[in-house]
Order: sequence, then C-alpha cells, then structure tokens
Amino acid sequence: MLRSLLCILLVGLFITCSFGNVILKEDFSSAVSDNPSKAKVGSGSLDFRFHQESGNHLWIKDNDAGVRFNLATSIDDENTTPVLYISFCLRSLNKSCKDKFAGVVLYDGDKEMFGMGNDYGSENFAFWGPDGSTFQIGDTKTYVDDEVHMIICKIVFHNDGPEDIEVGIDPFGNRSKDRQPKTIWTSYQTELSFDQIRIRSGHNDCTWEFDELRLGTDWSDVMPADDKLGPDYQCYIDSSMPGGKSEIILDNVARFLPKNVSMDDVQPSLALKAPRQKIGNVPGSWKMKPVFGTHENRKYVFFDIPSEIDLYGTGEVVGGLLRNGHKIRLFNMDNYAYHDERGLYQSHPWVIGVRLDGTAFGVIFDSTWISELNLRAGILFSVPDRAPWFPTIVIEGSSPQEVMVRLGDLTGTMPMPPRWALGYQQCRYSYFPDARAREIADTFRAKQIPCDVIWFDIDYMDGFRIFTFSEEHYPDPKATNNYLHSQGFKGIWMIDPGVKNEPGYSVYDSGTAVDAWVKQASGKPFVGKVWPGDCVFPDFTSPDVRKWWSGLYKDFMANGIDGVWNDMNEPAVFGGDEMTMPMDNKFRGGGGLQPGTHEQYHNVFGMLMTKASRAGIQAANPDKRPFVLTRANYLGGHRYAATWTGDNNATWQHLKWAVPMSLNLGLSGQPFNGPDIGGFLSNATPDLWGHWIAVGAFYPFSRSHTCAGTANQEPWEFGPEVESAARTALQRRYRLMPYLYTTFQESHKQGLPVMRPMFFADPDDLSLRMEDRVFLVGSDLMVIPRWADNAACPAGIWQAVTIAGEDLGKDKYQCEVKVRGGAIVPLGPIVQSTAEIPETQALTLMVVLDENGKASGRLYEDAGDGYDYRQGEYCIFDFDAVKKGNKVVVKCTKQTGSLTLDSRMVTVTVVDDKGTYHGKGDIINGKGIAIMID
Ligand code: MIG
Repeated sequence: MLRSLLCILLVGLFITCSFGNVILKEDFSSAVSDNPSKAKVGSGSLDFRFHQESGNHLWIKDNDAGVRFNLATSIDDENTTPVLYISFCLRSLNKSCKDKFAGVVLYDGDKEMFGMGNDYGSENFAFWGPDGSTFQIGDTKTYVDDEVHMIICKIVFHNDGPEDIEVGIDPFGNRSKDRQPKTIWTSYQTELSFDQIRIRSGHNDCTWEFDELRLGTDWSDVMPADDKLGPDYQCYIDSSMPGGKSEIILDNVARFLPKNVSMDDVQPSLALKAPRQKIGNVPGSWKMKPVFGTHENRKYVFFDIPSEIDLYGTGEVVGGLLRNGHKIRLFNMDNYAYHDERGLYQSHPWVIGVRLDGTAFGVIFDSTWISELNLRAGILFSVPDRAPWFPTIVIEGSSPQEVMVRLGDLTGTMPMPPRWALGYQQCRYSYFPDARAREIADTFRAKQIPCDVIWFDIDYMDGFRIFTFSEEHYPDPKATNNYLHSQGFKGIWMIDPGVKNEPGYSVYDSGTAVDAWVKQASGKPFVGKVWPGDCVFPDFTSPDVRKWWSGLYKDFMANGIDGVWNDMNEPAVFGGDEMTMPMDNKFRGGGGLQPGTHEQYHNVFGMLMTKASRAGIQAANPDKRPFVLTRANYLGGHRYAATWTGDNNATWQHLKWAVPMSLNLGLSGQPFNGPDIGGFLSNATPDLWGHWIAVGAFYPFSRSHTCAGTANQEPWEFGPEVESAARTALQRRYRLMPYLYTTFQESHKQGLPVMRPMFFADPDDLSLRMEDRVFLVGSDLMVIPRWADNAACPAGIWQAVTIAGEDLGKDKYQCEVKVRGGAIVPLGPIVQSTAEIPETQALTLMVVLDENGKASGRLYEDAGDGYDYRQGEYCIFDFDAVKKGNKVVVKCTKQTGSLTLDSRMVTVTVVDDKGTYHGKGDIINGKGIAIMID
C-alpha cells in the first residue's frame, strides 16, 4: 500500500526536502499574504524558536478556511516506515472565550484528514480524524487566557494496516523519560495522506496565537531550538572567561567564581546562613563545572548538562513538577490570579537536578538581583551586566535527599514551629467585626470540625494603618484573642510593609525619626499607593530600620496576638511598573550590605522584612516560638517565615498546580508552605472545595482563605456532604499530628521537605520523576488525590490505610492514603485543636511490615511551644516491629532526650492486605506488644 506525503514543500518558504530534515522552516509572513482575510501576523513571524513573550508568532482570528500551506511533494516508499513529527504552540489571547476552535489541520485535497487543537465542544485539546473519531486530552482547558500549550504529534505510516498516532501536550512540562511524546492515542483506523496544512480558527471572534509550528521526520526536528545548544548558547560560551576559580566550602559542595573575581568583590550572601570559607580544592573528577560569560549586556553562568537530567526546585513556579524546558524570571511579583511563568511572589535562584541513576546535584546562584533561570537547554542563569559577579555554589549528593540536607547546612533549616501552626487554619479577607470572628470560632467547635487558628486580614486595621485597630471592627482586640484562646484557638493578624504617609500617625512619625524610608533616586522618600493610600516603605536592608521595625511588635503582640502575617511585601505598589516601586529607588544597606538599588534588593525585600518581624515577635514573647507567614520570599527565607502561594484561583487548574508548586517550594528549601485551600479568587463550587480540603488536609501549611467579595468558604458553607468530608479530612490531619510533628522536627534538623515528591521514594525509578499529583508526607505516607488517575507509584509495599474511620466508598473526596511497607506511623487521638493535646497523648502505632516482616518508626515529642527542647526536654522514641510466624512484636528500642518515660500504654494496629489487627500494651515496659495476624 502506498502512502503519499512527507517531504513537504511550502509555497514561498525555505525548504529542505530530504527525508530526515526539518521540513517547515523560517518565515511565515509571505504565506500569510495568500490569506489576508482575517489572519494577522504579529510583529515578526513564526520563527520556530520556543515560545517567546512577544513577537514572532501568528495571530489568527475567525478564519475557518485557515492560513494554508501546500505540501508540495510526496514520497512513496514501500521499504521504509515513514514517520512524521509535528509540533506547535497555541494559546488563546482572550479571557474565558469559550465555544471556539483553533488548530492545525492536515488536508488531502479539500478533505480534512487529521487535526489537532482546541475543541469547541469540550474546550479541551482534541485530536480528530476523517472518520469522525476524536480524542480529547482532559483538563487542558485552552480558553484560559495566556496559557501556552505546546502540542506534539508523531504519526507512524505503516505500509500495512492503520497508522500509529501518538500525541502529547507540553512535552517539557509533562514528558516521558526519553522526551518522546506520551502515547495517548494509537492505531488510527484510516490510511492517511496529506497535501496541505492549514492553521485554522473559528467561532466567537476569539484571537489565537500560534507559534513555532514545526514538521519533521525526527523528534529532534520538532524540538524547540533552545533545547539544543543553539547559536545563542554558543555565544555565551565563546565569550566566557575560561578557567574560573573553584574551591570546596563543605563536603561535596564547591563554589565557583569567574577568573578575575575574588570573594572580596562579591556581595555578602543573604541566602546562606553564614559565610563559608575554603576548606579544600575541587577535585578534577568534579562533574558540574560552570562556564561564565557575558553577552548582550548580561552576565551568564551556564552548565551544559545532558537533557536526560530531571530538574526541579526553582522556587515558587506555575506548572508541572519537572522544570526542564522552563524559563523562570526571578522577580517577586504580586501576580494576582497567576496563570503563567512571569514571576510569582518569591524568588529562589536554585535548581536541583536528578540523574538517571538517582544521584543528584543542586546549584545556588548566589545573587539577589532580578535575574533569569533558563532550563531550556542545560542550566543558564543570568543577571544584568550592572549586577556584580556572584558565587555559584554546586552541591553533589548520592540522592536528592542528600542534596536537600546539604542545602540545609548552607542556608540553615526551618526553625521549629509551634505545634499549633501545624493545625488547620481558617481565614478570609476579612472576618469582621469581632463578633463574626467569634462566630466562626464557635461554629467550628459546635460542628466539631478541628481548627487551630482564626486569621485577621487588613480590615481589622484603622484605615489600613499597620499596627492599629479599627474602633468599629475591633475595639478590643485583646478581648477577641482572649476569647479565641479560651476556645483553643490562636489568632494571626496581618502586617503589610506600606506605612501610611501621614504625619501624626505614630508608625510614620517613629519611622521618620529614624529615617526609615526607601528613597527615590532623588534622595526623597519614595511614596507609593497601597491600601492606606499614599505610603512610605521601610528600608529593610538597614539593620537600624529592622531594629525599629522589630520594636513595633512589642505593644502589638501584647494584645494576645499569636502570629503575624506579612503580605504585599514584594513590595506591591498599586499603579507601579509591574506592581512595584521604581527600579532606581535607593536602599542604604548596612551591617555588611552595600547601598544599592531596588533592582538589587527587590527580591529580598520580603525576606528582610520577615527577618525583622520575626526578631520583633521573638523579643515580644521570648518564651514562645514565633510564627510568621510571608507572601514574598527569597532562598533562605524559611529561616524567618512560613509561606503561602498568594492569590490563586478557585479552579481545578489551580487545585492541581498547587501540588507541584508546594513540592518545588519544598525542594527549594521552604518546607512550611501551602496554597489558599479553595482558591483565593472567585467562588469555589462545593465539589472543588470538597476535593481541595481533602488534599489540603495534607499540605504542610493548611489554611483555607478567600478574597473579599467572594462567597463564604468555611467548611459548612457547601452543604452537608462537603461539610462531612471536611470534618473527616481534618480529623485525619489531627490524628496524624504526632507523625506530622515528627516530620517537621526532621525537617528542622535536616532540611528535608515535609511534603515530598514521589520520586523521593525511589530516586532511580524513572517512572516517578514526573508524578506531581500524588505526593509523600515525610517518607512513609503517600497521599493520592481522588482526581489523580493512573498515578505512578513506587515499587514495593504501599498499604492503603484508614486514618480516621473514613470510607472512601461513601466519601468521594477523601484522598487515598498509603503507608510504606517497613514503616511505623504514630497517630494521636482526634482532637478539635492542638491545644487539647496533653503532654503524653494517647498513641496508636500503625505498623505496615515490609517484605521481610519488619518495620521501624520514630516519634518526636516536646512541649509543642517554647524552647525547653533546646535544653534536651524532648523525647525521641524509636520503635520497631518484627514478625515471627503469625506474631508481630512491636517495641520501643530507644528513647533519647530528657523526657524519657518508664511506661507508656499504646494501641498497635498492624495493617496488611488481609486485614487490620489490633493490640494494646505498654510499649516501653516489658517485652513489647505482641499481635497475632492471619
Ligand atoms: O491586594 O489583605 O495575597 O491573601 O487577603 C490584596 C488582602 C491584598 C493579598 C493577599 C491576600 C489578602 C489580601 N492581600
């Protein structure tokens, strides 16, 4: 049977016409003149480079006939099996413009043979053929404004029988190991032949952007050019400064600088906890060596790494877990309702790479400047030329875990949080007046839904003046906090950086007295608008200003405030360029930091603010562990604050993004993080909220929050089914509190994330590397959201368990939870708040044996707040379980710390495929607890 096609000729275009080359190339603009009707070319043309922010694309609107290109020649070859690859980028330029169609369609004469693009029925990506068959890729809504999707397709033309077609979306965000498209549809039942390709769009006046259309006969033909070492990269290398300087600063950690730069020339590190000295020479066998260069007014550091290395981290990012192929702008931005790769609220110039064999490395680019991290071909980091050179620090590890521990050695680890901060937290913008906050608290208790914290957003303030209280809404904040405390709640109150520019207002006056404000280039204090109207902004680079700021918390905290929420600290400035202050604003530095511009200090503004906030809160209540939540942050900022992921949206897309976003923040050294459960903007449907609280109960930071003007979002607002699901989900969290607290302590000690990607379970199992719906809490608990179909799971025993009596058959929201074979997970009782947890709480040890009939686990306990643990007042219990015949014996093998006990009654639950077996006894005294199993 003969197949026509392939070597494809485009009218007026540059052509290569031999099998095996890129066929479609270069300029589209001439082709468009054939169809002047409604097609419009953007500035430039389709240029076949990976999607660019502006220009070089094709805009098309309501042109159902399409922009046509002839495929001029054909190949008939019975001896080969021709393969055609097609790739292109597509995005909608309209907001929520539904009922529309856009795609690339292959024709034979006037007969539509095969197409791919946006399907107006489902609004999903679809692939369709002449026999009427269609295939949709679910949950790829293309009407989302500005979201770019790359689509690839591989067609294998068999000489006999139906064609094989493999299609995939976003191969970089979601690629299979060999970077081939995922096979999601095969065996197309028709013989295919084409002589024309059309780019079409129709219906509802929507404008679409097409970019980088490529056809080829090899996968590499349709790869974005940037993915290969293209001319640009060559250029950086050509102008590089060879040699460079290198030194070992810690075991398996090397620091690199360009040749003519010394450590005396670079700025002090804000990422590192303490300066590091040289301790040795970098061995010749060192794998990751950077190349330094300059090119078009930028300084570059480049690592030429094989594309099979999986990259993660890079801070707070939108999209999939795997970061290969992404370009991240490191610029803290109030990116309201984020949906693209412009900066988010935090910057972490850090990437972690995992090799095929599971060994790993991490790279810190130790510059605070606004910068860019480009992972489209290797690792390329750049700053503007006016920024000075900075150290590049490389960590080598035998596993990703080891790299994270080393990162913690360098940047410090998260301070031990108060236990109550691990509880569930309820927020909205804003609860007022005070009676409403009490009502929320009362309802949690009346409905027996566990909760630890009620949050107070900006409306508690007097005219949005920070450190003040509205007479009308909160005449007696101390009474409000006292009431919360009496019910087992804590209160967290917001403080923004903008200080109302108003003589007579105490914070303005005391700040002016110490000359606290960020200056314009002219030297006058910069004034910008935020909630209170005109504001001035503290210059947190100055130790004197930080000291003044810290001092403001003393009286504030005396109102019985338990924790503080620092928002808007990118800093966000209404009406400013990119929502912030001018780049030439001046910061004075001090304490080793040089004076500098906003461009230098923008990304650390939030971190330095929370450093000062934390110090003030600590000084106000020296015997308590501070809790600060921040929106903006920078690598190392976990030393001062936990973090949430800003203004997300109540959509499925944001629910799903939240998992890889939290995972990558954890992999960037920020273990204590989570998104707004339910989504901040717009109204969550009951179904969305039900799914969100079910998975949200397992986030390290678990808080529901919603914007002003949206519908209420407390667990009881969505009807009885969701209310009951929320109760169950949170009961699960509270039962897991001993395990969670132990995991946080491990993170505090070692720098490991709390929420971990699946590949941590088996770093050399390549099938786990892209899994970003299912995740681990600690090393022993796997959480499988109900919407995660066909999740990639590690080999070995992972036993499904019941935590709080949940029945997944009746409750459609609860995540499936599995325990690793070989683990003993400590559980507590269901409580309504961590305030109810007594010093020695009732314990259940959940045991899942491994293949050898063994298991072990650990429990960390201390007072839950304060610093006595630093004097040894804690207890670490090590448990193990051994099966002999039908008997499992569980013992405490070791107690460490000064809170050791002589006896402790516990319940033991052994779970396996066949059943659940219980026992009870004293885990410390005697010979251990024996349980008979089937
Ligand atoms: O411009 O304080 O991300 O959580 O509720 C909005 C009001 C200011 C943004 C935060 C959000 C908070 C809101 N804030």
